[in-house]
Amino acid sequence: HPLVWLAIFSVVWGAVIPFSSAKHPRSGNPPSSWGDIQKQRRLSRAGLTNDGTAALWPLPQQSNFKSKLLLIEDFRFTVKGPSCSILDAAIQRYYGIIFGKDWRQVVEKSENNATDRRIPALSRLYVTLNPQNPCSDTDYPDVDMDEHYEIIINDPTFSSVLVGNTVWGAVRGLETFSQLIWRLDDGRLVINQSMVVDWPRFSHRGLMLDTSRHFISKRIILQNLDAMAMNKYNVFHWHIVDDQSFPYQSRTFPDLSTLDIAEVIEYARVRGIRVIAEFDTPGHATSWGYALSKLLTPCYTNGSADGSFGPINPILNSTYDTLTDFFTEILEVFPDRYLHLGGDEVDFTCWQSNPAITAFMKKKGFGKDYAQLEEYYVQTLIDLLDKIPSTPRKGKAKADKHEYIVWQEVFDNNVQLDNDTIVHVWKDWKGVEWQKEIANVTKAGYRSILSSCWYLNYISYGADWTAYYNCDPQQFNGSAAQKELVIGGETCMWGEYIDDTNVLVKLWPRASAVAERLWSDQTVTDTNLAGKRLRRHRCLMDRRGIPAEPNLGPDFCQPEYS
Ligand code: CP6
Repeated sequence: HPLVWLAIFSVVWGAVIPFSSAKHPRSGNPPSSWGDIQKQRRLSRAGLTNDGTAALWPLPQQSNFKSKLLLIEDFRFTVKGPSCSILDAAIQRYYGIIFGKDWRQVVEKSENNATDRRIPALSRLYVTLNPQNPCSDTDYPDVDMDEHYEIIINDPTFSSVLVGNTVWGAVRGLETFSQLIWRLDDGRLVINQSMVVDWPRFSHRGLMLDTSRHFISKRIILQNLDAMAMNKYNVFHWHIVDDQSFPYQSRTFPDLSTLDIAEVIEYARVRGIRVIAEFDTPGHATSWGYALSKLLTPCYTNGSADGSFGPINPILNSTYDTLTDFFTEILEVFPDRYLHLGGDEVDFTCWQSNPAITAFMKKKGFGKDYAQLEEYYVQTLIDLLDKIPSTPRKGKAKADKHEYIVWQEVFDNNVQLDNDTIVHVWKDWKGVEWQKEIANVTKAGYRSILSSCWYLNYISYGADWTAYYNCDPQQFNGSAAQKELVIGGETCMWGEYIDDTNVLVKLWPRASAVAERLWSDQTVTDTNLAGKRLRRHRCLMDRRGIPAEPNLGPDFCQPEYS
């Protein structure tokens, strides 16, 4: 059984790292001194082969390479034990990723080739799931998913395996396996004998994309999901609507966009990526008012309504009826257990100008404290959402109850939140340092995700990735229990200055720095070593069709990665 092999080889592996004399065209000289061997070990542990031919990103928890190579030849993945469509489809995807779009031809042709036998071939990789966690075609990734996997690439090759603790682990492992493969100067694909044991440090590794300020086409959203899978991100936070536009079209009207959304969710699902929708209210909601004329607060100037509108009107019953209808549909369309409720940057000036709101404030005893009115709105929204039953569905994504993520202002304004609510920390300037905020949030017992250091919409001259890389969400003053409550973070790409022409270029490889911070061990902080891997990873993304920018300064991609 593969798990038994794994156990045996893990033990043997720890003891020796033999360096083969098998020469290949781009290898350096074989190690001649103990110093050389130590250097190679360091590089190996840093996720680089001794000559930098393969580089893993994000860095696995444990990895080791020998310089001994295997040819990828007459190659097949073979699933041992139960499979499902998610795993089968992932394997087909990775044939394409490894061998290019003509992979069928490549795989078939290689069978008839009489090849140079000086390098042994890896012709099978057994893929196995932990028998205790079989997968089903309808599984959804969720907040508790187990992404642990292990890879052994060995000679004799029958002992080469990829073991996923769940199908999501297997999907992550397939990505790592694809990154282990590189090309000799004569064009042949090779892999170092190697071992990887890997799992994520944080369970919530998100990327937020704002599709409201500019139109982003489905093609780019899907391509971005591919880039996310290459970086082991597992949450697509879709800031789908905002003041400027409402590109979610209700399915009570027959149209295409709901189908498009279903396609995005499915594309993400099979890559182990959750889609969490954000419908931001009561602020940032101007676009809702174009169709729902009574939903927003009318603003007043000199005692009369001036025709402009503010946040959602929190004092009318009709507001909450509309929201009940709307969110009933949303909770059906988006299968993830979590929904992002927004709640950021509510501008109180319109509420202050409106006499009906003033009267309501008086009646409720809120005085002049508009944060209390916001609290009232969010509380009423959560109460109505809690009453909407979760849609039973085949997969496991929908638990009995839906849960919420909110921007930090909702916590700051003292809204009574369910224990399972996640508070999304995004502010960071003098007086509101994120470290203080996340300490307060976790002290109150809430789980938290961090975005403050990862606003990738900010641009500056030079290699800014190191600042993203050096930000650690658990580096704040707090107890071990508080740090446990930090479940990860999200890269944010706000939409004011991006559209199809530049969103991928601005995200990648800068978002890769965040991906490694959220996946790899806390002690992985050496930006020199990381830079070496990130250069190669950037080239790999380019080669796979992601327009990742040369964010690391002057360099070039090896021919096989160009
Ligand atoms: N839109 C919404 C935004 C921002 C936020 N919410 C934002 C704030 C500051 C910066 C960038 C974006 N554009 N709905 C804050 C969460 Cl620098």
